Amino acid sequence: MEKKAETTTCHSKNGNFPESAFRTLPGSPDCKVFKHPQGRCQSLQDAIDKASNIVIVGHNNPDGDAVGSTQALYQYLLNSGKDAKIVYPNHFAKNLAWMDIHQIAINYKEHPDEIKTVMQACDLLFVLDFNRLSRTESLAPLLMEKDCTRIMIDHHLEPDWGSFDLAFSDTSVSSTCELLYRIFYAELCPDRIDAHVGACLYAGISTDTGSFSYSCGHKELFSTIADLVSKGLDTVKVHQNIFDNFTESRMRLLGCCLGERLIVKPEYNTAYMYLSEEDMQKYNYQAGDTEGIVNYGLSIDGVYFAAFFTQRNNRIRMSYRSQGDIDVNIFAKENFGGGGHKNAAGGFSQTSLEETLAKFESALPAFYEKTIKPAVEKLKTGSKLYYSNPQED
Ligand SMILES: [Mn+2]
Repeated sequence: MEKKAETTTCHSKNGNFPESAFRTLPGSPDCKVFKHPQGRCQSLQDAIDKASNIVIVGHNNPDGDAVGSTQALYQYLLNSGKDAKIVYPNHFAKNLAWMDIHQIAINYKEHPDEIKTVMQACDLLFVLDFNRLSRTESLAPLLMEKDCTRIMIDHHLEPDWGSFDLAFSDTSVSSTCELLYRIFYAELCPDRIDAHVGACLYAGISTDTGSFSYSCGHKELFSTIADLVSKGLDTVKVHQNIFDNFTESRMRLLGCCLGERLIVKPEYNTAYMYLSEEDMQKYNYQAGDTEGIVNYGLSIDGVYFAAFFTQRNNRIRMSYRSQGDIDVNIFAKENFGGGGHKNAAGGFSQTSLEETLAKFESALPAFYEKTIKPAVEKLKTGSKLYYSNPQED
């Protein structure tokens, strides 16, 4: 995902920060909280109190967790008597629009001048569900050159600590939304979480866990949801809003993927799908239509590594999903300069679709021997028990 080194004008470059720059979040030992030694805020509450023009940013192609976390934080700030703006690099999918009840979100692709004005006034920037400014692509230069307080809240690997005054990073949680909930409790005022904040948080949690099929084995997550339900969250409504609200074009693209663009490589426990620029045009692609399609590969028996390639604007976007110890973050990084999480990562390729797929296939045998094969053996010989010992939990 990150192709070039980042430089910033107003923050020191990422380096080795002293241990004293880090602490943990109360109640969340896996959450690292970083306070820049030369940073300009004392605490999260202090930064919010002092800010006059808050901007909340989500990553490129904002997904359920990006939209959910930015909208939840926005509603929280409103409930605290603060205003803010929400900015995305480009448009989010139609089935996430219900979260934007105040119609506050603007995207850089369609409103660059408005966002330049918003950024000029900004004195506190929130970066949610990504940890490097480059993840906002076209918007990144504007964020990098802006001299203001920057706060990151995210769950992806390898944050660019040096770009932020304050950063909350927990790679063990399901989603940025789950982390944001913990931060509300540990650092802010949880009584300002209302039904809409709850719905947005739940949207991020349910999409980032594939409707509770991965990254969701910890009991704290269910206590979180129980608490949100007690604050008015309607889980059935949120699920319907997200998953029963897809465009017709998405269903036709999915049909094309499964029927004509699925390649299964049983000898490598791998399956991949792709959509060419022509496929996207033929089925009238709209923003968000391909979100989550990569997961269908993993639903095939014997497949533990799934990839999905989409070609748009002469660029290939790739998504990887895996099970167990198959580290697709490393695969994406080593082969395509991408990254993400151990079991979910992405990347980009500037070459043709044919060349990208050929490169992917040529990288498979080595990745199989080194990573897939031992991981699959471990998964197959591992316990099939679907319960864990409560004493050990
Ligand atoms: Mn996320």
